[in-house]
Amino acid sequence: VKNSCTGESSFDLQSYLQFKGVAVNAALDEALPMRYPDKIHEAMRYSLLAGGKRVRPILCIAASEMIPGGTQEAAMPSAIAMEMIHTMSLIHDDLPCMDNDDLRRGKPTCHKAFGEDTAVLAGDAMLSLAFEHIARCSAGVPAERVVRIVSELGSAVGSQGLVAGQIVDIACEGKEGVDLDMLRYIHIHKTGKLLEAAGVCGAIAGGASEEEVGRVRSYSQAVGLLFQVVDDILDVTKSSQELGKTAGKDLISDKTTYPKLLGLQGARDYAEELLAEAKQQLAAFGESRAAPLLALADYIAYRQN
Ligand code: GRG
Repeated sequence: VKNSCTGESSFDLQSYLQFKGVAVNAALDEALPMRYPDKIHEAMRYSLLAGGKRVRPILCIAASEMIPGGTQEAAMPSAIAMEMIHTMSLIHDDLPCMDNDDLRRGKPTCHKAFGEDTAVLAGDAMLSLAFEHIARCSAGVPAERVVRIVSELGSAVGSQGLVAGQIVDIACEGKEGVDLDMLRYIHIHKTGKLLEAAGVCGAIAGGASEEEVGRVRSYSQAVGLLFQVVDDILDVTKSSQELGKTAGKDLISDKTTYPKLLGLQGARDYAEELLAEAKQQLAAFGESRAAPLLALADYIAYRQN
């Protein structure tokens, strides 16, 4: 995959993301058809099919395909479930009792469009559907793998996963003295756990060995933290461009971020470290098999928004 003259990777990630994105969107559409009662299904479809980068399902499929014998077909039910859970967490995160946001993915949030009562129920129904979908649609995957996937995903979502990250985040809001360990805890749980589950469940569906699952887990953990560190860096650099100043909004707001705790250069160095760690975990799979996940890590590290 590397050009022997320039050393550059020839893997075309943009085409890959587009191609996989089309398959994921089609599967999401099929997994959640319109039916009675109209209002709840309209609200669920409104949020689930509203766009988004589909990073989690694509990570899940790419991890499966990296394993010899692993396929997109085996990973698709899990991939779809990752996006359902991601979407329901966004619906609930946007609610007035949480972040109280009016816009998501460029459209009115679910509660703005359908009311708060329907938005809560749409999130609940989508969480439930995610697990049902894995159990009902993974016909080609051995049952013991399916059980492991359900267990992995359950722990990634619950009080040791996303919910843990969210509640600690709420507790830290506007507080002084949030340190690096606490910031890491929030991100590892709130953002990292679902990305980790996406990679790990893809690998399990693909028939990975314990050692391979471990490597994919470490890769996904590093990429999950990287995602958030880069987000914080972009918040600073984007807002300083917008303001024409050297200090962006996150260096002056109350929110604790990596650039605030480490300095902008320190945060950039940390991002480089995480990227190197992620890539190192993939070395054992060989460059050709690992090409999509290597490119995905670079994309997360070097994205501009
Ligand atoms: C999971 C049961 C359950 C409840 C929800 C609200 C909550 C608990 C958790 C919050 C989770 C949250 C909002 C995490 C932030 C995740 C994140 C980094 C979102 C942005 O992801 P992108 O950039 O978004 O992949 P798109 O729109 O591209 O999908």
